[in-house]
Amino acid sequence: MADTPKLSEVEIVKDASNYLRGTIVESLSNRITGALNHDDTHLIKFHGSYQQTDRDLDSERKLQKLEPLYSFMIRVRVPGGTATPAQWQRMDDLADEYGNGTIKLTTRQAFQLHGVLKRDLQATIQGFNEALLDSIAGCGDVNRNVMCSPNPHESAVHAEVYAAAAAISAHLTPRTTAYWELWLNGEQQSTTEPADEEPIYGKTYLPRKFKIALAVPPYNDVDIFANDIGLIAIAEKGKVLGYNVAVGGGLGMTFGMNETYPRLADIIGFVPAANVLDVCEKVVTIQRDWGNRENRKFSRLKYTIDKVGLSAFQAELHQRLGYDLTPARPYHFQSSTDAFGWSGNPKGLSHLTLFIEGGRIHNLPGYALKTALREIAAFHTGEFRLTGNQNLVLANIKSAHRSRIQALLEAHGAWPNTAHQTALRQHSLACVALNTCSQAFAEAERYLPQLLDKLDTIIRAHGLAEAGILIRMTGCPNGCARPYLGEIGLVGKAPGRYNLYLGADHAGERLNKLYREMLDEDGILRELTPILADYAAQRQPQEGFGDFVIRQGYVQATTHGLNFHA
Ligand code: SRM
Ligand code: SF4
Repeated sequence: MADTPKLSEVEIVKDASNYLRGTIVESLSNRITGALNHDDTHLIKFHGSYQQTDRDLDSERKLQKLEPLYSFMIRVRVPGGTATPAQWQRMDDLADEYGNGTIKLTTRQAFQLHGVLKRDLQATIQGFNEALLDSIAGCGDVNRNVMCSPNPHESAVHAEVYAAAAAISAHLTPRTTAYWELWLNGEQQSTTEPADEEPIYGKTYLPRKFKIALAVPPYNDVDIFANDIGLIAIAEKGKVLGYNVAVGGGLGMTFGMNETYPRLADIIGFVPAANVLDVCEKVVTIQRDWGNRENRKFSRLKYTIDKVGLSAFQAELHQRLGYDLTPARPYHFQSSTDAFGWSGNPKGLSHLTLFIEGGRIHNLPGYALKTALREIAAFHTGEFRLTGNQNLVLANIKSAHRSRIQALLEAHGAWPNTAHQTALRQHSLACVALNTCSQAFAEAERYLPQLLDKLDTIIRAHGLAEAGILIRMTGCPNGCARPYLGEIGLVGKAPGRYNLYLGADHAGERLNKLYREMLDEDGILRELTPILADYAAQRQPQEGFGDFVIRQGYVQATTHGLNFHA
C-alpha cells in the first residue's frame, strides 16, 4: 500500500482552525507575551498580518534575556491599487497611532503598516474597516491583492479592467466570518453574505499563496508574468474584448535547491471578458485539488503545472470550464515601468505620478512626503493609486487643484523629487528586508539608496543618466521586489553580500540569469562598471541594458524558469 503523504504543519493547522479562528482570541488576550500561540502565527496571515520581531534588537534583547520585541506587520488589500483620499488619511492616522509612523506601498499595490503591537491589532483593523478597507487575505494561502495597471491614460479601458480586478478580488475573498468576529466584534461591512463554508477554497484553503494581475498593453506595469494568473487585456475601439490568460508565474526560490526556480507564466489562450471570473475560479480550484500540500517549497501553481505538464493542465481547465480557451490574441508590451510627472486624459482631469523610493511614505529632513500627501488628501477629489512599482499616482486631479497640489509638494520638498535623479534610481525597486522581515539575509530597502548614490556616479560618468535600467534588490531569494525581472537583479545571500543577476528585458517578459555570486559593495561596483561602460559605448539605438548584456555574451538568455539555473 502506498504511504499516505505527510501533510505540512500549516495544512494541519488550517484543518483544525475552524475556518481560520484557531486560538487567536486566547493569543490576543494573553498579556504575558507580545507573541501569539505558535499555530496562530500561521492563521493570522490569512487575516493580513505577520508576527515579526525587530531584528536590529534581537541579539541585544537575547543578551538581556528579554523576549524578542514582537510586533505585527499588517497588509491592507487595495484591489487595483485604488484608494480614496479618506482611505489614505486613515492609513496615515493608523501608521502614527499604532504603527511605526510610516506607510509602505508594496510591490503588489497594497498598503503595509509595520510595528503594530499585539494589543493594538484589533483597533488597527477596526480603523481600516471604518474607512472601508480590510486586511483579510492580505497574506495566507488564498488569492492575494489583485493587481491591475494603474495607468490613468487609458481611462475607458482602464475602468473596465479595474472593474474586472475588483470583481475577481471579491469573488475570491474568503467567506469565513472569522475576520469579522475576531477583529470587528461580529460587525460586517462586506457586501457578500458571509458563511462558514468556503465554496471555492474548502476548509484547508489553497496549498500556498495565489496571485492574480491584469495588465493593459502596452504597459506591463504590474509584471503579470510573475503571477499565478496573469491577464492581458485585449481591447478594440476603447472596449475590452477579453483577456489572454497566462498561468504559472512565481518568483520565489531557495538558494542551493535548483529544483526551486523563478518562473514566468505561460500564455494558454484567450477568454472573453464575460468569462474571466470563471477562468480564474477554475484555475484556483485545480491548484486547490492538485497543488502540493506536503512540502511548501513546491506548493505554488508553477510547480503543479511543471509536474503534470502544461497541456494536461490546460485539458483539465477546459474540462472544468466546459469550454475551451481560444488562441491567444496579438498584444505588445513595451515596458514594465511607471511614467513620472504630470499627464492628462480627455476628461480634462490630470494625474501626477510620484517616484517613492522603496515605496516608503515617511518624513525625512527636507522631504516631508507624508505630511504633503496627508494635506493633499484633505481636499483632493480623485484617487490615490498605488502602482506595482511601489510608486504613487495622484489620479484625476481637478484642474482647480493642480497648482495647489504642486505647490504643496514643492513646499514640503516632495516634488519634483525626480529632477536630480538618474533614471536608474527611478527604475529601482527594493523589498522591505531588514529590520522587519524574518527571511532577510541582507539589507534591501535601507541599503539600495546608498548603493545607487555610488552607481549614479558611474552612470553619469558614462552619459547614462537617462537610461532607465531596471534595478531590483531583495534581501533574500523569495523575490518580493521581483529581482529576477530586473535588468540588474541583486539578491541578498549574507549580510552585505549579494548575488548579481543580469539580462531580464524591459517589459517583464524574460527572466535574468546569475552572473556573479556573493559580491560585497566593492564587488558589485567592480563588476558593473565595465559592463555599463561597454553599454554606453556599444549599445544600439533603443537597446535595453538587459538585451545588451545578452547580445554581448555576458549572460545567456533565460527562456523558461526551467533553464533559469542552467
Ligand atoms: Fe513577499 C514573504 C514582503 C511581494 C514572494 N514577503 C514575504 C514576507 C511576508 C516575509 C515572511 O514570509 O516572513 C515579507 C514581509 C516583509 C515585511 O517586513 O514587510 C514579504 N512581499 C513583500 C512586500 C511587502 C515587498 C515590498 O517591499 O513591497 C510585497 C507585498 C506584496 C503585497 O502587497 O501582497 C511582496 N512577495 C512579493 C512578490 C512580488 C509580487 O507578488 O509581484 C513576490 C514574488 C512573486 C511570487 O509570489 O512568487 C513575493 N514573499 C514572496 C515569497 C516567496 C514565495 C514562493 O513561492 O516561494 C515569500 C516567502 C513565502 O511565501 O514563504 C514572501
Ligand atoms: Fe523579506 Fe526576502 Fe521578501 Fe525581501 S525578498 S521582503 S527579504 S522575504
